[in-house]
Parts: sequence; C-alpha cells; structure tokens
Amino acid sequence: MLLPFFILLVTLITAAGFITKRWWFPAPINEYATQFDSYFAINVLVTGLVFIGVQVVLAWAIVRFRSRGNAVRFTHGNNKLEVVWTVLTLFIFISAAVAGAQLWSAFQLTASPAGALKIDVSGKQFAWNFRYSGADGKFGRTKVTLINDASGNPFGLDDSDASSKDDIMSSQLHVPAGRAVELRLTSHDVLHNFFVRELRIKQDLVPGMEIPLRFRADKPGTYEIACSELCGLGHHQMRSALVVMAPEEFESWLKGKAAER
Ligand SMILES: [Cu+2]
Repeated sequence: MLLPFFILLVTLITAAGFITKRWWFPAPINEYATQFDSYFAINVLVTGLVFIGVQVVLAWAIVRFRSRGNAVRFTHGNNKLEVVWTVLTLFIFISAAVAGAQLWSAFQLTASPAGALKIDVSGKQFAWNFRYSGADGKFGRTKVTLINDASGNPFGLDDSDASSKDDIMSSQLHVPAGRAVELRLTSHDVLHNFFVRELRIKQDLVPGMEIPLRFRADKPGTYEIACSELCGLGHHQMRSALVVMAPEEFESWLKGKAAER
C-alpha cells in the first residue's frame, strides 16, 4: 500500500516546486514579458489543478479498489463522464489558444511605431553580429563576396557605397531603454535562434530569409542572448549580450563606435 503515498508525495514535491518558484524565469524587463508571465501563470494554474486532481483520484482509486481477495468485477465505461471531460478539455485548450494567439499577434503582427531603432542581426556558426545604420539612418549596401571575419566585415559591407561608410558593427546588441527596436534577423549558414529570456522572446534565424523581430526593453541591464537552436559543434558557445542602456548612454556608446570606424 506504499504506492498511493508515493504518488501523493511526488505530486506534493512537484506542486511545491512550482509554488515556491525556487527555479524560475529571470524577472521580465518589459510589458510584453510581464503579460506573457501572467498568461503562463494561468496555464500553470489550470494544468496544475488538473494534475493534482488526477493524482489524488489515482491514489484514491488504488486504495478504494485494492484487492480484498474477492472475485474481480469489471465496469464498461461511462459515456456521460467521458463527454463531460472531453468537452471540458476542449474548452480549456481552445481558450488557452485564443488567449495565446491574442498576445502573440499583438506582439508579432503589429508594425513598429515610427522612430523605431532598426538593427541588422546576423547569426553564423558560432557568433552573433549586429549592424546599426549610423548617422545617415541608412543601411549601406552589402555583398556576400565581401564577407570577411578576419578583416572585421561580417556583413560584407561594400565601402564603395556612400551609406555604408558610417554603418556601425558590434558583437553585442546595445539598445536604448524604452525605445521600440526592430531587428532584422538573417543567418549565414544554418538555423539559429535568437533568445533572450528576460524579453520572453525566441525567434529562429532561417538561411535565405529576413525575419523581423520587434521588442522594447524598459529595464537597463545586461542580458544574455543565447542561440537556442542546435546549430553545430560550437552551439554552446554561440552567445552574446543584450545591453539595455539609458538613452543618453546609448547615444554616446553609438558615437564612440562611430569614431572607431
Ligand atoms: Cu546557433
């Protein structure tokens, strides 16, 4: 008769893990991430209650229907019960999908506001590179044949184009706090994934595609950018940093970078 106690103990430990939040996400740094967390919390609450309910019923059934040396009796289902729990499950899943789709589409399908900072992001085995348009606000022409890591030209910038001259390259993603940012994600080789836990966003980089990714980070700090798509032997080393700075600090960082060119 140890089994029901063991089931209840495992259930209790699992629930405690979620309730105490001992191992949890890092704090969100914008409104989207905060909304994402509330959505996640509702999901965990609903699925958690179902999980606990099911385990308790299982433990009860083991005790209630244990062998007492009598002849075995079989039951043949209960259509009413099956309809009830199927409809309930369907209702829960559809509600979760609708709520999730609203959150997702508000974030993914809404165009950036005017004045959004546009940054090119390139992923390759096994590094991240970021490009800013510089003082003229225009991204200069690039050529695949000019890509050269040794000479510090990971984007293949074509210096014969006037608007290329002031483009700024960085191995870390610096952004001003509170301003809308629009990334354009590209990959040089295989699938990679742009993932920042504090933003609660994750987006694949697909060779041959330019994928927009919009966010606004409100809390200054340094956060890890981790490649979240197994992309080869050096995958674990493919990381960079998202540095969210006060707007004035960001401007002076950008000026410093421009002076290095
Ligand atoms: Cu990668």
